[in-house]
Amino acid sequence: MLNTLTPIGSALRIPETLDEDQSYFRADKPKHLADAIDYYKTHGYVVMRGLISRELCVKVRSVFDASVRGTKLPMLRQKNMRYERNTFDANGFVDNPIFNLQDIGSGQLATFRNAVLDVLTHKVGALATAALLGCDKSMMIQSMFFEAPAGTWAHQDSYYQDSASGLGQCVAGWFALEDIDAGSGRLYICPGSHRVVPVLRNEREYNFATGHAAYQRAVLAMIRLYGLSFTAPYLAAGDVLFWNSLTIHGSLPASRVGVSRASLTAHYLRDGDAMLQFHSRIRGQATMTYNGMRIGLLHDQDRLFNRIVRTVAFRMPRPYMTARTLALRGLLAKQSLQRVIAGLRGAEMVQQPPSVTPKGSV
Ligand SMILES: O=C(O)CCC(=O)C(=O)O
Repeated sequence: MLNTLTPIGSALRIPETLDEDQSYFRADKPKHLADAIDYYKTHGYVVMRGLISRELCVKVRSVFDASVRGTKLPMLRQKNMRYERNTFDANGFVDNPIFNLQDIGSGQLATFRNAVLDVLTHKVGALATAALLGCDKSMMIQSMFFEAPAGTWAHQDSYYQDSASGLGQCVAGWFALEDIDAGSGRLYICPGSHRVVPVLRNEREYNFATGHAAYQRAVLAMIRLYGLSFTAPYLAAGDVLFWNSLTIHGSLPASRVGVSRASLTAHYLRDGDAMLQFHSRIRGQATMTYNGMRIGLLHDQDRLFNRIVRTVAFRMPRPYMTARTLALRGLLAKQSLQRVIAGLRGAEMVQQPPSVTPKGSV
């Protein structure tokens, strides 16, 4: 066990090996699926072991090494929503995680995109996400690639995106592409948080445009208030940790040098559902189909318009980010105003239909 501290300063023991952790559930044992669903409902997360073959994990990493590591192409990043080239930490690992790999397009990095989608739309995974969502078929709406430790702040995914048909009806998966070292910044979960903690809404003092830091502090305060515990499961290459969009989670900072955490994450809805973004708007998405699964696109680089946006955003990051922040503030202010008006009219806030953003807008 590796002894470390959680983001609220409590002690955390991280399993170094499979023997030191719970066995959880095997993806290749169909009868485990029903037990895995029960576990997920109770704890807000579940680990399915051996869901992806080691060969497929190796393939994604080797295609990454061959075509993405050295590319000069700017890509959208999870940390700051900017178009950036790869940057590297002191150990040589890419430390600006790539956002929405499905948008990479059919150009020079298509082999990487396809290898990633082979993992994220894998038929056993598709079965698992559909079962966790209680439907026949799931669709993927968002994805990311991580290599260096990220130290992602504690959050509920719902704050950023969730299901338009109801908060908590979105499931995410963290797909380990290598055996994840205990000191490489494991993903952690606060078990049961999806049932006990109220949704911290993306509005007022916690709105994404001006109150993101206050939101991050508020999540930690909630963890303390509700006395939540932490777990950071052992994940071998091919294991997948699924969690609910209301489950508080994040990732730890690195506590060892020279270790990476090559992984993919993806967020899924019921097929036919739509993405609710920032608790404010239904975000229209163009879609593609891969391995029989529908995949939502937001910044598809096969579209000329999106390539122009990428070039502008990369060459003029400040004006681009200012314009983006202003647009976001406008959107969130409009939604707040609508809620106030609805309140004055005595209507329930939750009955306000979120506005719909057309497909392909940025
Ligand atoms: O792995 C990480 O650092 C964070 C992943 C995460 O929070 C997410 O995909 O929602």
